[in-house]
Amino acid sequence: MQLGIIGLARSGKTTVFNAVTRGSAQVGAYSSSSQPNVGVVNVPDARVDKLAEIYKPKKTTYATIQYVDFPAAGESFGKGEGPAGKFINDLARTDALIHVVRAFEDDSVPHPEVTIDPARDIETMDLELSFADLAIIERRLQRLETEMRSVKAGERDQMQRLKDLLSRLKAGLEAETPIREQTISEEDARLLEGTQFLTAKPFLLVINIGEGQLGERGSIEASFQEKFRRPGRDVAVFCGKFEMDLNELSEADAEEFRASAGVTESGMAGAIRMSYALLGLISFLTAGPDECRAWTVERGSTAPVAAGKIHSDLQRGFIRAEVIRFEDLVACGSEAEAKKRGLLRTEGKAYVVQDGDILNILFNV
Ligand SMILES: Nc1nc2c(ncn2[C@@H]2O[C@H](COP(=O)(O)OP(=O)(O)OP(=O)(O)O)[C@@H](O)[C@H]2O)c(=O)[nH]1
Ligand SMILES: [Mg+2]
Repeated sequence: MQLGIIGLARSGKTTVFNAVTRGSAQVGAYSSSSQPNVGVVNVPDARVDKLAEIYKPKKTTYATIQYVDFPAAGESFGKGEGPAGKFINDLARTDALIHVVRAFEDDSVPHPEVTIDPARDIETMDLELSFADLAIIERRLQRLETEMRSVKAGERDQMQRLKDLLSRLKAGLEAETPIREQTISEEDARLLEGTQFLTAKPFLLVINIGEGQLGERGSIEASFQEKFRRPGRDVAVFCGKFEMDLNELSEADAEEFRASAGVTESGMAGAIRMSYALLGLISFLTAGPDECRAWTVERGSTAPVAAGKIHSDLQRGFIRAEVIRFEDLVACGSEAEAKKRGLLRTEGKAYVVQDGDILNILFNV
């Protein structure tokens, strides 16, 4: 799973990227030749920590997601040219997008539109992404037009359907409705298979506030969420620079630093969890003396699919899964005790795995 970080020039994309990935990519002007920065992040999960406390395993492993930090979206973004446009194919391949919006004031960092106005920048980016999708639709429609002239009548129906669908999506986009908010039937969705619309992707707005605004983070977040939260689009507020600086400190010093700025929880951890949820992902857990680990599956996955994340043999030879809820294990203190109290269930192939299930897969290959 890959999340693409986009935004206007100098909005703090690389700073945010460094904050979430604990990376040290170069902050400041992005040279036009540079490639996107790629980093893998552990999804913070207190459940894994708790399991590690109980089992004292040799190894502790968190679920991960990948972040890609793209160069600034310039004037030409969405038109397939210029420094950002050339990344449009990479952008299309991401599973979700994070738009870093500048809210911090700093006279030494010029804003491309001069003034600091997050609402305007959100709108600008929404438009850019719509333009990119409209361009895809125009091209498909033109191609269809030509193809339809030369096909037999029987094949024309399907093409006409696609043409109607694309025209409807186009009209929606022109009325400023992103594709993720347009209703597409399952049948229609199949016609679009392989087409990666940018406004169809789950979307996270990260409002990058200044260090001085940290005390009001909660209220700023509430007001942005009220205005900009939509189906498939969430809003997180945090200070990229502050979080990036925190990474340089020990856990204890970071705690103190956070407290002195009036911040209780790492805004970044929240944002990572949010982007994970936005992707429709949940975590199931495995626990034992060798390893305690969180695994990623799409919400709604069955036990064999989950087993397949661990190893393909476990999916192929799946017999059944033993399931304990994380909370039950913690309440009981051990697996044996959970079993004694009847909190270990046996589930078959049709079982839909839930977030926080601790699984033990029984298999035979
Ligand atoms: N004061 C302050 N400065 C910030 C903050 N976030 C980023 N900056 C500064 O803004 C400048 C640009 O930050 P980058 O993270 O490089 O921004 P970017 O969006 O990756 O920039 P491009 O890739 O060039 O478009 C740097 O000098 C950062 O130190 C913040 O929260 N507060
Ligand atoms: Mg950058």
